[in-house]
Amino acid sequence: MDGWCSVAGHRQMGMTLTVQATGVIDDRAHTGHQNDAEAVSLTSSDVSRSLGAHPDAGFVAHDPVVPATSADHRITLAATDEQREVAPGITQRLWTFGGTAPGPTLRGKVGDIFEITLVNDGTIGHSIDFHAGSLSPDEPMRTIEPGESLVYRFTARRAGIWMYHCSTMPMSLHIANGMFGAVIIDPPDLPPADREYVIVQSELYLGPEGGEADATRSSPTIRISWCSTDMRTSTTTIP
Ligand SMILES: [Cu+2]
Repeated sequence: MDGWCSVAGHRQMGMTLTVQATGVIDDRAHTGHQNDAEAVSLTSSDVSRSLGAHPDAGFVAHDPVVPATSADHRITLAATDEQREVAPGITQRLWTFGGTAPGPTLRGKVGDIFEITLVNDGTIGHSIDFHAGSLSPDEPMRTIEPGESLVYRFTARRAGIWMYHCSTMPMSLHIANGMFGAVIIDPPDLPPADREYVIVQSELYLGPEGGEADATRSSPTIRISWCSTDMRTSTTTIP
């Protein structure tokens, strides 16, 4: 009989066991329940149905407008579990920073000090890792358990658009289940723009309806065709 940790992704990371009974009658009827606890992930036909449906009246799209640069970077981000309709008729239990996936876009400029308070309001351990800083993440960005909080400070020394994410193992699953966002660090000579938008790319690895991401799903190949009205076109393929 096989056993495994039923928290999403932990089985794939090796938390399995095998029970080998000795001295008993080999009666398979007594072990027939062993797969009952496995919920079935959503299928491609569930996704096809969703793609043809309209969002509910209450659907609110993410605002893509980049927030203005502020001088105060004392930010509290709560790690939470959220039931969210991720596509029409498809609900997943996401792990989030601040209640949304992606989490809020943060913005500052080179030299700014960010002070992030991570509060774990979720049900499993989480952490936060900022690529905009240059600290070794293992201790200052360590995993904290539900009910705990952690203050993390970094100085933004390099301009760019950086990812922040949960780095608790299995890290790829925590990111896939919603724990990611963008940090924008302006360079000193950034010219003004009439409008500023941010695009954060992500994927869904649909688990069971109402459940968490399925760690066994493979990453998609994405082809982005980009066409602008000044007649310049380009195509990028991301394996
Ligand atoms: Cu996490």
